[in-house]
Amino acid sequence: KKRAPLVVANWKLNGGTDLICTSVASVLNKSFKAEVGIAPPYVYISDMVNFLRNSNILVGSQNVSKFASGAFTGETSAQMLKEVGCTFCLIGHSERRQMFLENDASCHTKIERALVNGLMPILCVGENDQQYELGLTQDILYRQLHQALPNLELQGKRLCIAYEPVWAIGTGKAASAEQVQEVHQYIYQELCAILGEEAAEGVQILYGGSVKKDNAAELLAMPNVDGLLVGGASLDPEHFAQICTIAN
Ligand code: G2H
Repeated sequence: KKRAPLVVANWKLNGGTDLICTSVASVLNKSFKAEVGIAPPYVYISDMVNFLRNSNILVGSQNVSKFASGAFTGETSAQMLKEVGCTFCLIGHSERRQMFLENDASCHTKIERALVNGLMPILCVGENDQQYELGLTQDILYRQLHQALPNLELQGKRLCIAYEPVWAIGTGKAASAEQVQEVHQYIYQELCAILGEEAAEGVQILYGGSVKKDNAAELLAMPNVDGLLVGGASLDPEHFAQICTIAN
């Protein structure tokens, strides 16, 4: 593996000032070999950036607008996120696809916006329970990757993919390390087809879905698992810090 693993906390619609303080305290006094990022709700980003300004912990957002500016009530642009200190943004998380009409086309636009504004996009992909049961994992990933990633200007930019099987999200039922490896290898193969081998080499592929300190090591031991996206377990600051320590 060429880079240190990337471990990202996705707080979803959770947390507040208290969690910011305890999380910051538990990551600040440790040094991790892994690259660590935290994506709190938008309103806490500035505080988080401020608390972490003397550390190398990254702060990011859970979403970004597909629009640059204008009459789009409730939206937050990539430029704004960059301005307040974000370095990455999640795009196309399954919860946004399921509940907020996110689709492959909007993901593509958001990735472009993020890249142009100097944010590293983390595109989330993955099949749902039914698709998994029907053996459609590769078909779904093929569609999600081939529609969201063509024609990107990646020269000198960073891009990540997070594979999150929907049946493993927040269920406590994580995919096995071998299952994850097989899917990540397929994702890498398709990244080569879409972006070319050289660009694909630089894309880190994270796994998300019921990651805990108990399964982090075996997942990261897989050759194509370059990092982790952690939801529920990241809301317990000590637990999250332990996962970051395991990832080295
Ligand atoms: C998947 C993951 C983080 P959890 O959504 O993005 O959440 O770890 O709670 O399954």
